[in-house]
Amino acid sequence: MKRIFVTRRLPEPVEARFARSFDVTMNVGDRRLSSADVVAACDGMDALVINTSERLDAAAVAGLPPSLKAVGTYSVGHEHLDLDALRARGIPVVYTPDVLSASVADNAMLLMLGAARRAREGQALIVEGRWKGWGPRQLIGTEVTGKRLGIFGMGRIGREIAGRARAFDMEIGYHNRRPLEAGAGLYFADEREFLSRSDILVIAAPASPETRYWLNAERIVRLPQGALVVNIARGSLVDDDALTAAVESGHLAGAGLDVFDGEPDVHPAYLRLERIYVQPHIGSSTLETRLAMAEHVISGLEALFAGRNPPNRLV
Ligand code: 8YV
Repeated sequence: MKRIFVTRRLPEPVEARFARSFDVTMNVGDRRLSSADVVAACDGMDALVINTSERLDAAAVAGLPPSLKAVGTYSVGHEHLDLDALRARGIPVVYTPDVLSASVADNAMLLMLGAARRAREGQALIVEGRWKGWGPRQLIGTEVTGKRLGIFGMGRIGREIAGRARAFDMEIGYHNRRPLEAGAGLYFADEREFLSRSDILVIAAPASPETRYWLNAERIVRLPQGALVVNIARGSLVDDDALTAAVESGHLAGAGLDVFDGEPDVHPAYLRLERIYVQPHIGSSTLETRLAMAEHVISGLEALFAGRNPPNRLV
């Protein structure tokens, strides 16, 4: 059996699944590993299974032992890996596209509805024992039905979100580098036009140097008064100061966020702004998806070890 090091504890059935195919060494205590820790743990391993909570930059890739023949990232995002350095070292990488799109899209709807219907405030009212009973002025929210949804980054996950939003009779618009096939939604090449018609903006684009702090004050001001912002991608796409200021000023009615810049630290305003519905990066956290992600990584690594080219190969 090939030897693999897995950087994080996975749900029990997922760990059991890995153990059926590989000789697994776990990060037993599940403590946060530095790049140097990851490199050291790869000693004598045939493959590394990494998560987005650990980084492999060029220096770390240079330090990987000669035994290491492949990397599988238990994620669709890959900004934590220096792919060029891995390519240069001839270490192939597999990842987990598609299998988590439905779960992440479900979570996008949760965040959208949570922000629109002020779920954080309602939850707090009850669990803190402050609810005085029904009233017609209580927690007036925003309707999502019939609204104009703007998807920034219409990829696999964006399409799943659009499918769900259609059931809410939402008008789907998107901004991408290129238009997709007819029927995907209204394509906006012009970013300003896209923003000005997005009653609800969903950020679903990958993190990259180009998308860093994409949602800044200049772009937020283009959104209609009372708009909602949802981020299921990466925290680095949002300028937290600008977003929280826009919620405080009332320009935005609220936001729903699953991801944060500098996780697990969050901007202090997210601790107090009740119109911002937050979740701790749980987009793909369902057992079904976690198992499917494992199958993707396992089949990818097995194919690489057998000298084949798996469809989920990144590098
Ligand atoms: C994962 C994610 O749960 O796959 C991704 O890119 O952001 C998450 O859905 C997590 O990153 C696992 O490594």
